[in-house]
Amino acid sequence: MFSFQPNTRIRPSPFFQAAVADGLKMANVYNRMVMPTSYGDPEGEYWRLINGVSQWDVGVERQIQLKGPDAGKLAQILSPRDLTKCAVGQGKYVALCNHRGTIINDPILLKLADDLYWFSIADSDVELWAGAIAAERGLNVEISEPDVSPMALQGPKAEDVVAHVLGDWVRSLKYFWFRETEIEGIPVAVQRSGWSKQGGFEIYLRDGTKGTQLWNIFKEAGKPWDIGPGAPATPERVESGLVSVGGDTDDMTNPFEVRLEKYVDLYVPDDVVGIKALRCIKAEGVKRHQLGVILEGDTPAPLGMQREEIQVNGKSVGMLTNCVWSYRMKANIGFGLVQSDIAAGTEVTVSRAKGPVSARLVELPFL
Ligand code: THG
Repeated sequence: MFSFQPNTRIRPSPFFQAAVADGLKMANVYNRMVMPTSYGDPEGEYWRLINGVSQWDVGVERQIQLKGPDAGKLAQILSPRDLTKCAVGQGKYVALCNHRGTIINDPILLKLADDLYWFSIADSDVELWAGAIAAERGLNVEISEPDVSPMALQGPKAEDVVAHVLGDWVRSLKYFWFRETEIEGIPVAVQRSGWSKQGGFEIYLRDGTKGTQLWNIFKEAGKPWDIGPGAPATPERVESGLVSVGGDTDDMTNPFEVRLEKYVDLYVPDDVVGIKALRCIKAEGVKRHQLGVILEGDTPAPLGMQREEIQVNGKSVGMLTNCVWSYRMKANIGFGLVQSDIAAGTEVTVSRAKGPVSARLVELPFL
């Protein structure tokens, strides 16, 4: 039995009660909200994501809404990615950077109308950031957090479940595109997205009083496909090479270092926050890069609270930013953020709490 003392600082999502009813056993804090992480069977939850369909309370992916005549202008000022071709109904993955070119968040941007955008954010206070920049630039735009909470259906059978609830049109939704609709009168936006590489959808609930109802609609509809509750699965996202900003990045990490270069357009206008720094970083040469690390050993040995040093010939060359047991590779794997001159194929040593462990650097993704 999991219990949580609600308070005004750490908010549960509208799906929290349903998650608890479904046997939630572990949770974390993300965006100052409760993020469910496990229902007591991490390996079973992993294989359900790989082979079936998993239902996630990801209400911690808060939405920051930009509304008004300058909404599009502000979205572009905050995003070092060309948004001029972003259509209404389309989403884009963006690496928000500060003025030094350091990544501070990596949201999905949803364009709902020419004057209405949502940043679906990772774990940092984008509302404060967006509000400050809008005011400093004198923009005519209102920034708020709307009543919107994502729930994810992930896995190879997610499409069948979502099509069963909403109709076959969802099968032709392109990656990150979305449509606004209703499910039994509940207002939602439905997007092909989610923090796994197993395919799936996110249902953005637009009425926080209907969380349990929406959760149970999908729980019922998914029974023929053996749906079950789950959460963003660290083994899967590491195998798949998805970056966790704040976990795999530090206060110096730029997008080039963590394989996000394809989401940066250096030609965007000079008023885009961080773009001048990003051009300099690129011109001077990127000093670190992110590689996969495969550690020796045949028992799970996750990373604790600290990142661990990666060494070559006794010299530090970077850090291990996560480590998890891969059920498919049958090894402990993680991401290394290492000097650019240390290439894939290099044999390294990871300085771990219980002593040094041999490891090999490889290109990402692992799978
Ligand atoms: N869904 C929604 N909001 C979110 C997340 C999400 N906000 C926080 C967090 N996740 C943002 N981070 C990511 C990171 C990676 C991806 C999505 C959100 C992702 N990346 C693919 C990749 O890297 O291969 C594809 C990117 C692309 O091709 O454009 O999917 O999950 N609502």
